[in-house]
Amino acid sequence: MSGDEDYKRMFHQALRIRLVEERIIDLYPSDRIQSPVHLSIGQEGAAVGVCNGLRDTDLLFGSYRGHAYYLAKGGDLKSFFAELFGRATGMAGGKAGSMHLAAPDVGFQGCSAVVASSIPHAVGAALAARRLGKDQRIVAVFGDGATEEGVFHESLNFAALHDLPVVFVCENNGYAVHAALSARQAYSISKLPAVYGIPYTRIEEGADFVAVDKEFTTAVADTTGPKFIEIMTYRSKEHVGVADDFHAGYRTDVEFRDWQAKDPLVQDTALVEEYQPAIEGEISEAVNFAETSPLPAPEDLLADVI
Ligand SMILES: Cc1ncc(C[n+]2csc(CCOP(=O)(O)OP(=O)(O)O)c2C)c(N)n1
Repeated sequence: MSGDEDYKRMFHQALRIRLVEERIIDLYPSDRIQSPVHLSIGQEGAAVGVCNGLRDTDLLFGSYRGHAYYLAKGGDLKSFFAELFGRATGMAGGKAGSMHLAAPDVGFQGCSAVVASSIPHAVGAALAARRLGKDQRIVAVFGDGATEEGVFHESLNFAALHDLPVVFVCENNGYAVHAALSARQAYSISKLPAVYGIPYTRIEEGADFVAVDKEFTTAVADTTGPKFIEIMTYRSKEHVGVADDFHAGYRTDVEFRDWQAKDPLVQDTALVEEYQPAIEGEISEAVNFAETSPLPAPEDLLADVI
């Protein structure tokens, strides 16, 4: 496949994620979405670039900011919207909501509201893969804030000690809720993997899905042992919810505009025009499926809950 075809295919995936989230923004005031949402707008390039080289049999664990990875890994769009609408046809019968998406049929193992929880889950799965002799790559996706949790360090140590096939993907969007990196961290994330002897790659242009794909693929080509990838990216919307929050005082919209200048989904208007109508049609179908799906039955309230 030519470079141009690769670009177009990944552009389509990234645009689909953005338009799905823009539809969520439109729908949100109507209160039909029964879930808090942590949007990935601005961060789609990382998800698309990382997932491009993964097989369905490779496993990925995400955070509560999981829409982009759910879709990039191949999760079903209809059961995604049904889940957000709290319907029985949702991927978890309407009980999981936006923060706990999963699509194990395509290796999207799950998400959690607990910061950093994707990390030990992935390490455990990597240990299982190693013991069962499976040819699998296991990916943990987490934010820069997750590196402040103790379990992050315990997991890196364990993965290095046992030489596990796990890829730590840190999406560094510069903020945890309203706190900038410089106010929270006395260390540089880039220096931490070396403490455990884990190879580190920094991907500077997180919006550039082609670059993310290329650099990620190169970094994980050697399948033995853990790897650490830091992707520099940007969250456009508020931490949780669908609004802009530049009035909140912890960042300015100047950096947002700087980010937009590098964002192919903003810059390549010709391709947006070409792809948008069909994607919007697919999204409308999925929303309609969700809206016409039944609510879960009261007697199923505790089913699958442990
Ligand atoms: C263990 C734990 N501590 C605190 C929180 C509250 N919390 C939710 S999101 C968040 C910020 C995390 O930021 P980061 O890891 O950088 O991810 P981002 O939201 O930027 O994607 C915090 C502190 C939580 N959910 N879990």
